[in-house]
Amino acid sequence: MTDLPLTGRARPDRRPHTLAEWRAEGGYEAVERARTMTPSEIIDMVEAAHLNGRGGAGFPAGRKWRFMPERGTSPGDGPSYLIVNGDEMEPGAFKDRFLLEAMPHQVIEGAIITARATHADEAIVLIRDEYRPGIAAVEHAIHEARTAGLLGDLTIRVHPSAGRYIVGEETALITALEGHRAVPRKRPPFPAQSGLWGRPTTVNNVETISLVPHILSLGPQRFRALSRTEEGGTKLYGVSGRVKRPGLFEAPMGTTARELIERAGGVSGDGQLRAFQPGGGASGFFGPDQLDLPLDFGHVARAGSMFGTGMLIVLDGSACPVGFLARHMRFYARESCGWCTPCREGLPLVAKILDRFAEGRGRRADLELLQMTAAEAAPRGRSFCDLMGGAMAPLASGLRMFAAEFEARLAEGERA
Ligand code: L3W
Repeated sequence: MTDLPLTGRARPDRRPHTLAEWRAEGGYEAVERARTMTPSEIIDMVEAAHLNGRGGAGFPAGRKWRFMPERGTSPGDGPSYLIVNGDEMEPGAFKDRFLLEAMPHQVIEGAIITARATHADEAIVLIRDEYRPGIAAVEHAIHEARTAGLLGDLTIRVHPSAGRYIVGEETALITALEGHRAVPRKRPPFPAQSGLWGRPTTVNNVETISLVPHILSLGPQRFRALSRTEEGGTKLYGVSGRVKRPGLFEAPMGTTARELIERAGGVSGDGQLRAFQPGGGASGFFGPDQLDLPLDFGHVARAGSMFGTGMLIVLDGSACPVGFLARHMRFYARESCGWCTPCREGLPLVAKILDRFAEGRGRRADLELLQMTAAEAAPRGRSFCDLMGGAMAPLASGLRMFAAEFEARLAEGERA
């Protein structure tokens, strides 16, 4: 079981454990342990475990937690917060959903320990509203833990998020929790300095939080050694798209796409791998030459893409990559919060042009416009948050990798 800490205890029918069942399997022992440790000692362990955040950025969790001020040392009165980010909405991502639905006590254990390490008084588990079974499972588990006196002095509650992709971005999430339209805020100040209601706040992804109890149970060295690379632990990878058995697979950090696609039953369609996105919808494409790359944040970034959520999307030789990109872009165009003009106006235009190409009505000037937009709009700083850059990454790499398909569609358009 320790080889697969996150999912080893999951039930085949995915029914969440009752508290009694969870405790019978060692549940809440890590919480007991954390109560004997100082916040700094817990952070030392998490740092030694090399736990990188699993929400998209791969930021070291321990370093993030050290930004939080100790009790009574931040200016002004009021609580500090922990927000568990379960607003999973990236195309291709379905890992947090599983952890919330099937392993809710694991999330709560992680939240209790993380709150202690970050001096947080209140924890909020923010869950995408469509994840109704996940919301019910976590609410029930909180009720059980509270009734059993396991929460200590921590206040913890679930907050359903009313469904926009941008709510996953930490500052937009905080704005939404305060009752405003979910638009991102400028950083700095980072949430650790000024977050929810202006108070120190840590935002961590559901998977990150779920791993925390296992660092305490296994010890940092064993946890770290579960990985094949410098980035500690296991990863809940997902494989979707053109594979025979799409699904979630917990595996050592640094597992390759070749192994994961094999576990997903191999490539479907014409059986030939054309390309894959290594880290969800906002990651640039890799070709078959990257099948043996260890998939972690560092390796994928150095190879020119983004590990993001670690959810692979697979394209086979018969899939139309232009249509795939067009569908993707429609999603990002729809989900733009509208705050920045290039994103609000640019993404719908790009989506429209890609649709034209996919339908064989592309024009040469449009191709040049797509190339220029991908180059101009991708770098950080061209808009307030990463949404536009995230949409541009697959476009930029897709224009390169699928140049022949774009030309073929162009030729169709010119013949028409
Ligand atoms: C204090 C400093 N804190 C950095 C913190 C920062 C954040 C974390 C990472 O996410 C990806 C993008 C999207 N003092 C700090 C500091 N921090 N320097 O560290 O920061 P950063 O800037 O590397 O990344 P980011 O902009 O937070 C970028 C993806 O995240 N994303 C994620 C959504 C996640 C969910 C989910 O978990 N369910 O929906 C959304 O934008 O794709 O690749 O915490 O505060 N000097």
